[in-house]
Amino acid sequence: MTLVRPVAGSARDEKKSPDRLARLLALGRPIVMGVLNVTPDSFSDGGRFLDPKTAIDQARRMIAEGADVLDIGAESTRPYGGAVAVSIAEEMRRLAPVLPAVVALGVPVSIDTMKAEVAAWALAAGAAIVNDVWGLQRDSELARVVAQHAVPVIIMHNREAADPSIDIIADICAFFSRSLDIAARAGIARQNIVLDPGIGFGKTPEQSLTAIARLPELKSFGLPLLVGASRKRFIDTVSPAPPDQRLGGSIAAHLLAVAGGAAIIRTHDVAETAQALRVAAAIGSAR
Ligand code: HH2
Repeated sequence: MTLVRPVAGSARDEKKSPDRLARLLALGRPIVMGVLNVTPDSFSDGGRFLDPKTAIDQARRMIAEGADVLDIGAESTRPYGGAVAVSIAEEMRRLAPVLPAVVALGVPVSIDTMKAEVAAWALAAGAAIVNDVWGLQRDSELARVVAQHAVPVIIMHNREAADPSIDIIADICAFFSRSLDIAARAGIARQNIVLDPGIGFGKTPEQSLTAIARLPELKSFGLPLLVGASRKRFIDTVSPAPPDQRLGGSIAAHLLAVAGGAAIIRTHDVAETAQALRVAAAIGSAR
């Protein structure tokens, strides 16, 4: 397995390489992105990794379990409401003792932030990917930062509130078109863009199911797709369980997402997800 792992000294060039994302995706199997929440209030693991040492240990564990990329967030995106705004200073204070140490572990690090200033700081500290849960539509400076650093960006669909009356796929497509316009105007290379339907964000549970079921329709953009169904609430509506007991539902959703065209899976449970993806792939190629 040839993983793109920037080494000390070449990290800067590696970050600027326009084919960085392509090389990661060219592994020929789904990419596993492990979630690291350095927050007190994330919906499924808030407070567990706020202590820097615990966070770095968790990063190490996820890499050993097969994570290809780590996604570090220091502000809960609160997919289910009740957002507590976190200042730029606080977000960076949480990241400072963790992000550079995780970068040093060698796998590409994605910064999960909607703030341009935090993204710029994280990229300077060695992050290689920007993950924006508002698809470049919240902070108008973010697209400029991404373009300047020539790094991949994850454009995720989001809405202020769910509307059960809309065709969610049409809404996602319209949102992506707006984000892609913003990206193009900022000078972000198309090969550096990943699209994500944003499971659980501004969607009813049924619309989250639909977003996975109709994922193949999003392939029309010709860009890699990321799906993050891990522990999300739609699972609970199908099979009631608290967030830390939604692994079965998360894996089911992720296997179907890959079958529908997802190239990257964002998960809290790396070992189990990587195993499920490997077995599914082996069955898929068995004769
Ligand atoms: N989901 C969450 C956060 N960031 N980014 C992308 N691209 N896609 C997702 O589905 C996604 C995301 C929510 O999960 P988590 O990070 O565990 O929760 P919180 O935002 O409460 O920290």
